[in-house]
Amino acid sequence: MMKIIVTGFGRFLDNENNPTKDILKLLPKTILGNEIFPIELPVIFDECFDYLKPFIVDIDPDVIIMLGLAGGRKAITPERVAINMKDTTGPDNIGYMPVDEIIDINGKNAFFSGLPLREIEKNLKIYNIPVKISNSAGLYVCNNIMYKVLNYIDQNNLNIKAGFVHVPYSDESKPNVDVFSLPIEIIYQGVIEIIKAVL
Ligand code: PCA
Repeated sequence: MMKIIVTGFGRFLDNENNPTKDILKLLPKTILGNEIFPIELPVIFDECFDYLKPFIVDIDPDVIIMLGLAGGRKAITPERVAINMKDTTGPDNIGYMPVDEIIDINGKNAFFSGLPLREIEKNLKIYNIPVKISNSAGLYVCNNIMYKVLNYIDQNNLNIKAGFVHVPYSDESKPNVDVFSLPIEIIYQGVIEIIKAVL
């Protein structure tokens, strides 16, 4: 039996409703006998990992799947890579707006996702859920948490599969009718299939 941490975020910038927070509430306690631990993280560069770390230490998970909203994307997008850089034109939830800042001056330039991206793609396609592997998680808080988690796993030689997946707006969270969105049920089903692909 495996232990799987699934993280999500709440509101940030103009996004009052973050579908990843809704997903956390919908997740069952177990999937195929494996335990699921949903955790909402603060949308704060310097606090998101500090908040998550004690959970990683306590739970000792086999898998960490991090979720975030990428409004405007037209598919569920597993991220291929996290890079050692913070750069944004919009503030995090405490007003911090880094420009061209290294996340960890002693860290590697980048880390690849530890999730089985092609398996995830295959599983979602079976259910006709829009999916596309992404080659950039941006340089805002999502790339930041993905980098910090993979960096922590690398530095401590932990046997944890971890990676990040961006999701589009849900029908409820989109700012206007012109923007692409999926029903929350479909995003939820996508997340379940991602977890099954990892298992
Ligand atoms: N998406 C943002 C941060 C929180 C979220 O859900 C991002 O893509 O960085």
